[in-house]
Amino acid sequence: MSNPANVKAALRSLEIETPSWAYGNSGTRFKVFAQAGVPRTPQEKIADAAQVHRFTGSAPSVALHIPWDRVDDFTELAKHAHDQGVRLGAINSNVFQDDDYKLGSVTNPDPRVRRKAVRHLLDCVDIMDATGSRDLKLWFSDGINYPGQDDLRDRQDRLAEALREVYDRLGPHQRMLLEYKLFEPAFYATDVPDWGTSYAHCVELGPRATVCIDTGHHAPGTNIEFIVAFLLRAGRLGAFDFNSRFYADDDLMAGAADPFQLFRIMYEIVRADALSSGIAFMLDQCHNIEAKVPAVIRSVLNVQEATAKALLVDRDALRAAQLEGDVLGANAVLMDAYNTDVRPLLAELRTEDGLDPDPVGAYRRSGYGERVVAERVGGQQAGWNA
Ligand code: PSV
Ligand code: MN
Ligand code: MN
Repeated sequence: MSNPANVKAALRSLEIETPSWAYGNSGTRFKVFAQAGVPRTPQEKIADAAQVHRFTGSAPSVALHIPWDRVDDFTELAKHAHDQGVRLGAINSNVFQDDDYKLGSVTNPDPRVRRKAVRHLLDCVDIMDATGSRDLKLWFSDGINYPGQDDLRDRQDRLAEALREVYDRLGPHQRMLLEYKLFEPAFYATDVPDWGTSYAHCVELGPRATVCIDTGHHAPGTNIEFIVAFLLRAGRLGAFDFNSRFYADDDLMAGAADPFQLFRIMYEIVRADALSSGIAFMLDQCHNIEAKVPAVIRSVLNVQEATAKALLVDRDALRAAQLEGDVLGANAVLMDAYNTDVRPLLAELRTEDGLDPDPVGAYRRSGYGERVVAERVGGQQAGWNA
């Protein structure tokens, strides 16, 4: 698709969901550097997310994390989001921040703890009913630190049982997204360590259970675009948690460390015509030392740039080269698209849509950052930094 009008139309359909926790204070286990003006409430996080949408036009929804974003009335919160020009997106469950979960949540050997964890997941579905959210995102920190600490297979049985109960509670238009992560906080064996484990549980559950790929959750060198291609083919790719990693689960701005990888991932999406097929393109990031709202804007722009380049791949030429066995020619077609400077195209698109062509600059000039520093005193920590 190299016709610029088609590329622009496809880019207009790209929606990126931003995480409420990206706007709050976060840090590493060594130190949280508090920033002035950070949101004190879920409402204020949503107000910041609305700024990202205002300047990019591409971030119309914000994901919540429960209980970090617990409020008394979620219907009211959804209305607040709507009034700000955004909507509430995925509900992320948190069964990792309670003393009871030391030995696991849904895979804990103690049935009482397992029940408490499942109860929380069911509560999250109640919240989805109130907010109108489609997606329940599950990430489990469950695992063990030492060989023999618990029975690997029993833990899979407990996991399957918990997932089944939650899956059966979903409404007809709701989905479950099962996220995996190689390690951390469990260091020896994690109960959902990879896409294969997530995929197998999803298949067992039913069609509304799909895999969430967090780009930071793999071993170094993992070919993530292969996972994308495989899951797309199997109809089980539900969502991304985009972020960038140099070493492990760094949670830095998407596309920062490896924009080429982000391009290769987005090319597989484009190749499958799946840009607006219901896959949730979310960010899962923490901005520990940089200003938060402009960092989220920058991340949205990085995803847009990678997508624009992916849309510019001459798929007919690529296919022809592949079928001819023209190794260098095929690679050149892909690289030509990647090496295109798409910033003028995106600036043009924004201008056509009544946006400032430079979203980060426009945000800075808006004075919003200074205003909230003056208005908000005593910011909140987003929660445990993952
Ligand atoms: C875990 O590392 C994770 O990626 C999950 O998505 C959590 O919900 C999130 O980070 C918390 O920041
Ligand atoms: Mn994640
Ligand atoms: Mn993570």
